[in-house]
Amino acid sequence: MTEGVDKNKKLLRISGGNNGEVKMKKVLALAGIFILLITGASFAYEVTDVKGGGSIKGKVKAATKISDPELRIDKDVDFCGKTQKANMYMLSADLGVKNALVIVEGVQKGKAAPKSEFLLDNNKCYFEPVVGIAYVGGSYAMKNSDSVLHNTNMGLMTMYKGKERKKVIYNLAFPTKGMVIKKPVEVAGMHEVKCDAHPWMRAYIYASEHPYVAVTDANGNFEIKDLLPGKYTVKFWHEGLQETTQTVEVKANAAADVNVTLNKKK
Ligand SMILES: [Cu+2]
Repeated sequence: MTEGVDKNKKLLRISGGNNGEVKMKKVLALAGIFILLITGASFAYEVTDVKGGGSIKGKVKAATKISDPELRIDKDVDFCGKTQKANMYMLSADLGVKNALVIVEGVQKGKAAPKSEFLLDNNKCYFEPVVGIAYVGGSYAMKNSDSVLHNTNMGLMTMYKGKERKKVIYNLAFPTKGMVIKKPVEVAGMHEVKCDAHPWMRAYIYASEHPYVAVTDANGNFEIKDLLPGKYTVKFWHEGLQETTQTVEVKANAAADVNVTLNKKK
C-alpha cells in the first residue's frame, strides 16, 4: 500500500513538473513575442560617437540635357512678375544636377543630427531654398520677405496603396512683410511645401533623424561623412528626375564613390 501511495505521489509530482514546464515554455514564448514587439516597434535612432568612420561621396548627373521650364505667373503679377524660372533643372556643363537629395536610409546608429534652424523664406514669390534638409529636434523658421500674402502649406509625403498622399504638418498664413513663424521639426520624412495663394511656388524639405543626408551642389557633387562601417541603402531624389537607390558599402577611414545618372521624370 505504502509503495502504491508513494508511486502516486511520484506520478503526481512528475505530472505537476510537466505542467510547470509547459507553463514556463508558454511564459518564455510570450516574453519572446513581447520582446519582438518592443524591438520591432522602436527602430529609434541611436546616437553614438563615430571615430574612424567612412564616407560616401560622388556625383549625381542627368542622363540628358534638360532645359529649365519657365513658370507662368497669373496672380500678383505687379509684385511677382509675369514669368519666373523654375530652377528645377539646374545642370552643370557635364550634366551634374543641383538640388538632388542624397538620403542614407534606415541608419540605426551614428552621430547626432544638428539641432539647427531651417530657414524657409518666401522671397519674390519663390520659396528659398527650393530643396533643403531639416533635422528632427531642430526647428523651422518660416519667413515672408515679400509685401504680398503668402501661406506655407507643408505636408509629409507618404505612399498609401501605391499612391502618393500628403499629410499636412503646418499650414500657416504670412500676411505681412517680415513676418517669421518658428515651429519644431517633429516629423521625419519628405515634405512638400506649397503656397496656396501662388500655385507655382514649391519647396521640398527632407526632415532627417540623423545627419547622413546631403543636397548636391551646382556641379552635382555631394559628400556624407562619419558613417559607421557597414552596408547602406542610399536614395537619390530629385523633383524632376526619377529617383533611384543604391546599396553602398562603407569601410572605416575610406570614401565610397557613388555616381548615379538619373532619367527625366515621365
Ligand atoms: Cu505665395
